[in-house]
Amino acid sequence: MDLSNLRGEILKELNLSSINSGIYASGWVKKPSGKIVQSISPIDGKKIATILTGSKKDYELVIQKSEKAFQQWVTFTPPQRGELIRLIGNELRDHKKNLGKIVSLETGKTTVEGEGEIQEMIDIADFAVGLSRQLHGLQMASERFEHRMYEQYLPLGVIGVISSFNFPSSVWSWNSFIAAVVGDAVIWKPSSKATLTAIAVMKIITKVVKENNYPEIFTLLTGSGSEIGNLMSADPRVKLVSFTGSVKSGRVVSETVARRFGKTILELGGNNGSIVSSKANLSLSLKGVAFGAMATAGQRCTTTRRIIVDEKIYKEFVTKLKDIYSKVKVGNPRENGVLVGPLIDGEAVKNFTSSIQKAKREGGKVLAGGKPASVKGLEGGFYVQPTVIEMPRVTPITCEETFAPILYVFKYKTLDEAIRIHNSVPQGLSSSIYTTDLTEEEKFLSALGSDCGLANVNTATAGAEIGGAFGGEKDTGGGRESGSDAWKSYARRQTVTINWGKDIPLAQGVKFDV
Ligand code: UN1
Repeated sequence: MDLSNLRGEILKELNLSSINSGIYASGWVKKPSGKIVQSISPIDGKKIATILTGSKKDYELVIQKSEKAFQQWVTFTPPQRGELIRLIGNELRDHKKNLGKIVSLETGKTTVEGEGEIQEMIDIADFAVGLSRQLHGLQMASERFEHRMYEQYLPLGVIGVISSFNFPSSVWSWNSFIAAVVGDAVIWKPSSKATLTAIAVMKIITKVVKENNYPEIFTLLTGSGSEIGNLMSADPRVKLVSFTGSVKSGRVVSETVARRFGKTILELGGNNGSIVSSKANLSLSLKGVAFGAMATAGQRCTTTRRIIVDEKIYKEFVTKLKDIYSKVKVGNPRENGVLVGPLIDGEAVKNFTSSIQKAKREGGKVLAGGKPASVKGLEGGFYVQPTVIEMPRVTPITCEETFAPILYVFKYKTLDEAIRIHNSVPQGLSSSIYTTDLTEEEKFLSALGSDCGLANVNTATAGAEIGGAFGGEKDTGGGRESGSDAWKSYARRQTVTINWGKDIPLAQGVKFDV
């Protein structure tokens, strides 16, 4: 596979140049005032294109354009807003293949995972279109005669979405398409490691907005996380900041936004565990664990990072898992048959190596992988061997999220012990149990079971559908986005009381006769 051809092909297909503006505010800003950055493909470590990013000056422009668009956008009814998202969803369908390619080239995802990313955007677009006709509030019975009481959900205004490199466009769409039908205008600050994908997506989306004469509610603001992220977090004009990223950065965002009583949706680290019971369907659970731990080269928030295996099947399970790991193909993610592509950059490879060293110092025994990998012809890429490490107990490194394909294995005797190990980490995003035993499954799903935002039975911690609310507990930050009623986070709730009578009776029987 000739990557230089692919580079040229993608830039052409997606209307990108070798130098691109990273600021969109009712039009592409010609000379953004921030740093010049390079989009690098982790597949071979070579440049794809150059991006001119923004700084404080561009931030002001983006906010002003965004506020203006919001004022116009609220004059549209929710189903009219849904119509824009329907058109965008259609356009994304047409561009699924080429957008999938840029995701793959810029983040190192396999071809199917790159396209899966775009499919996730199409899915959430469909969801948002339906939702645009279902935004609802409750009506409550009033204690007062000839009174009506109900609640309504109104748009927040301008909101900010700070997305991460690993899902460089779909997580933005989870937030943005839902927020758009609710009535908000959205500023997108993408990860500095995946800016070209964001630019490509914005080119497609803003074309639909423009051609159909909608207000420019989607803006793009590339730039450094510390500068742009901090400006957004501290700015009362940004009513909500939805942040996906590390626990460390999430804490700063959360504290800064809270000081001004703004709203946040935090989707921070995951350290997801799967319990494998002796009552599990073995081949199903092996496939589930392999996908959960190795897909996207272990760089999903939902990646399976720990498995807790019943001692009765431990030996057999681990032997079979090692066999799968020895056969899995690491390499060019654009090639058929390759399941594990590169990590995002050299720093990620360093973190991979240092976590393995720490795990060894803490008593871990490497059962598979353990080293960086070299792929012929792609020596500049950032490859590692998918790794399995047997741990004697929960140790400090197993409580950390390393964004790499490292799987820690623990042994258990009783389900209570397994759940204890499972819940012993600070993060609480996703979880799963592999079992065919109803009692075990129900215990895992009970208040004494998994403490995570997502709980799965006989399927992997990774690979959630958009229809459910996505997010986690504890250090994961407590936010919910995507499906179910997560849309309510993008709105302000207003409780309305209407007196349609001729008298003014007071609540709680209070008299105030004047
Ligand atoms: C993330 O890693 O931030 O559930 C999102 C999954 C994907 C989304 C992951 N649908 O694995």
